[in-house]
Amino acid sequence: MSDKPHLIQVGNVNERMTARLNAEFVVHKWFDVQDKDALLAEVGDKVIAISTDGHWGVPDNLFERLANLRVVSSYGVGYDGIDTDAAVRHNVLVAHTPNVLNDEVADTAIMLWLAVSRGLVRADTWVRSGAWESKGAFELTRSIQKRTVGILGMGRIGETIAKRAAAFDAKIVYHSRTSKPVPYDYYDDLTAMARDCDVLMVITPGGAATKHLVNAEVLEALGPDGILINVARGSVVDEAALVDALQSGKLGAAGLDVFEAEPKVPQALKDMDNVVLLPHVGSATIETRRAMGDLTCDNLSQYLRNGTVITAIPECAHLNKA
Ligand code: NAP
Ligand code: 8YV
Repeated sequence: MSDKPHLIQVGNVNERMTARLNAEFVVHKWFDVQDKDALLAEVGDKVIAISTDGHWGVPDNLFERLANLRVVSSYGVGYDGIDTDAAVRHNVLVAHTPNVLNDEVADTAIMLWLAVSRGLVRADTWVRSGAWESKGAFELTRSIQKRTVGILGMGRIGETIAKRAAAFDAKIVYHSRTSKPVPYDYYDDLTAMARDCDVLMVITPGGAATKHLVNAEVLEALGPDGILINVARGSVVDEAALVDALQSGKLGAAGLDVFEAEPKVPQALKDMDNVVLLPHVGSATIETRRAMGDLTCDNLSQYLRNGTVITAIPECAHLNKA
């Protein structure tokens, strides 16, 4: 019988993570377990850790059902899928993977902005469909030079997006609940900022506090030539209002990596050619996912060594003590 501590693995992990988790823990793949009650009755009191991701969080009341759970390590920076009140109530330290994905997600935001403004997907279709030969030159598109770019959420990724947008001679402005020590104009009112913007980049956390922050009023303020880019969470944008604004021409165009009920995407969005849609791939490169996986495992390894993690979520900072 192994004397290693037990870990419940929620969701899939890459091979590199599998090797590391198996070296340090007895791993139970939660979604492969047929009789979950039987597993918990047999080894539940030995489980001290969960590895998960931003999508699955901590499911099935596991905070309540695992008496000796001490640490949750999540693969991703957003943790809106994890009940942080329950974690704190049960003295469980939660770790996530900030910073290692800033560049990738910022690149994705800029890629969407370019793709939307320059009609990348439609232009590609123009070539492949033979329209270039049969109908001639593709339509003129809109430049991304010298635009006013509003960033909703001037955090780690928001600041990284701002640096990239500056390379296109953008005027950068931002909104968050508090102003930050950055060289950009702060708006305490999101609608007022949207009114002054050509592009609104959404990069706040998800969850109740930001639900439908981007509503019909904000979209209308952005206007018929305005572009919405969402690489945050689908919940931050009122999707029904977005569809309505795009259909009615109150909003110009959108680039979306995230959706309210992903992987389900409203047919109305799929039918529009003024939107570019991505399947939540903001951080999804081999290099960045490897870095995220390494940090997910490093957090667990450090916990085994001294009872702390490298990157605790702020809500659990008080638990991150040796
Ligand atoms: P961060 O450093 O914590 O920044 C979050 C920013 O949002 C802060 O400026 C914060 O400022 C602001 N904010 C929070 N609540 C707000 C509210 N109610 N109203 C207005 N602003 C608010 O987080 P990050 O590392 O940049 O990551 C941001 C989010 O991006 C993640 O939580 C995740 O959901 C998303 N994400 C998506 C992908 C993807 O694949 N598409 C990948 C990575 C991350 P204040 O606290 O002052 O308001
Ligand atoms: C990941 C993300 O796709 O980090 C986040 O918050 O949304 C993405 O990087 C996701 O967490 C993987 O589960």
